[in-house]
Amino acid sequence: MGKPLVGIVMGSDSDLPVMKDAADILEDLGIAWEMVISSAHRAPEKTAGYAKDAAGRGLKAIIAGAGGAAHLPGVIASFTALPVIGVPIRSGALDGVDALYAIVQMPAGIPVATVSINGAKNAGILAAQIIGAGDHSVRSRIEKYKDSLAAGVEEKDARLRTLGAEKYLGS
Ligand code: RP5
Repeated sequence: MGKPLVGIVMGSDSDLPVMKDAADILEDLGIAWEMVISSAHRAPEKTAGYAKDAAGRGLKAIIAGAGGAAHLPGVIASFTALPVIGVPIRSGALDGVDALYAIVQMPAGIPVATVSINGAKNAGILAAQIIGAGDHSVRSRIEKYKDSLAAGVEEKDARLRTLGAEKYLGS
């Protein structure tokens, strides 16, 4: 699919089942991506190097997912001028709220666009929308995707009207 435009970074392989959703939707939208495991705490130098090199290698956005004390997206954002989208991963005792707060509460000057807990699919769509702002063909693929969402709602609505609630739920 050509040179990756989106970097998908995660703190551990245990984040992969969630972060794969970002890759899948980017694939559907025809945008090339790369995946990396790095860690703000366990591999800080690797993380810094990846973030510093990302723009020069042609990436347009970075999606970073981490759980717990989730500093990965913020640390990446501190080393690059690319837009960074953070995915709080549900893990451990606090069910992802720890990661959500860690990612969303960035200090002024270093933004991270934070999606919902385990919201890697939306992170992929948002990365595509960032690229689509300057690329008509990507933007039109996103418009088609949104049309398909609206069509899905229409289909369900028509089915509900035809069947009624009882039969809809039983079908
Ligand atoms: C974070 O700690 C990772 O992003 C992961 O969500 C969490 C647990 O990591 P593992 O102990 O599974 O490697 O840094």
